[in-house]
Amino acid sequence: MNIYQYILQSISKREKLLAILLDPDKVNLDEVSKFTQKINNKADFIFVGGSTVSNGDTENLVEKLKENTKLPIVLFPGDYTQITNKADTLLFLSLISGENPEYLIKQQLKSVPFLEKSSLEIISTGYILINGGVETSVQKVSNTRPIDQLNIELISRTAIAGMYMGKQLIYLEAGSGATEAVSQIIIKEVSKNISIPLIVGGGIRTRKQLDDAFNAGADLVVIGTAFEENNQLFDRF
Ligand code: 1GP
Repeated sequence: MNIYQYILQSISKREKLLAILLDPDKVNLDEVSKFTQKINNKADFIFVGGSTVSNGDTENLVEKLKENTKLPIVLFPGDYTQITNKADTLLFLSLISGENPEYLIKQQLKSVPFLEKSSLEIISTGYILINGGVETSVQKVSNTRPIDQLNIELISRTAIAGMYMGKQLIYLEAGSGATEAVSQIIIKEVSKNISIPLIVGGGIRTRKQLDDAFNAGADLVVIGTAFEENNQLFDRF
């Protein structure tokens, strides 16, 4: 079964999913075996990606992860150079909340010669950047403006437009290190209006925030910074 089918199946069984996001720029390869033990029984996927990653670092991290975990490795790349065949799946992102052609279509074009020859599962993902209370790296790097959390109408329309464009997933992103995670009202509204899986990430640090996102309608939640800062996070969860 591929990852997308697994997500759909989990939704039909009313099971919620958790992904841990690892940024190849920040992970110490010598610590991988230690912290994967913490993730193995808690998360469903490991996402790998970052806004700015040096060449080769993603592949090295994915290789190391593969030696230490059976969890599926999903690429969540900040740009096309982070794509590697060593992973299982690629979130083929298009930043549909922004008006920067580089992240709407140009990065995607650059990835095609590689993807034509790769065996990665590709999941078309509408990526929507929402104001997380601070200027996040994704905002800086993509040079796009996040949508205000109060503009629920625009967020919802953007998600619906993404679905109509044929995206297989919608990803509501408050940005890594956000001080304000995507609100429950937004998650509720978007999940009510789309019939494709919904991912939520950015600024989620506690069990309560995780449950709130799930209860509001997120199918899959992504946690990065909170785990990076404290590998024992799940001991308390
Ligand atoms: C994934 O960017 C997020 O969508 C991760 O955000 O690092 O704040 O958990 P955090």
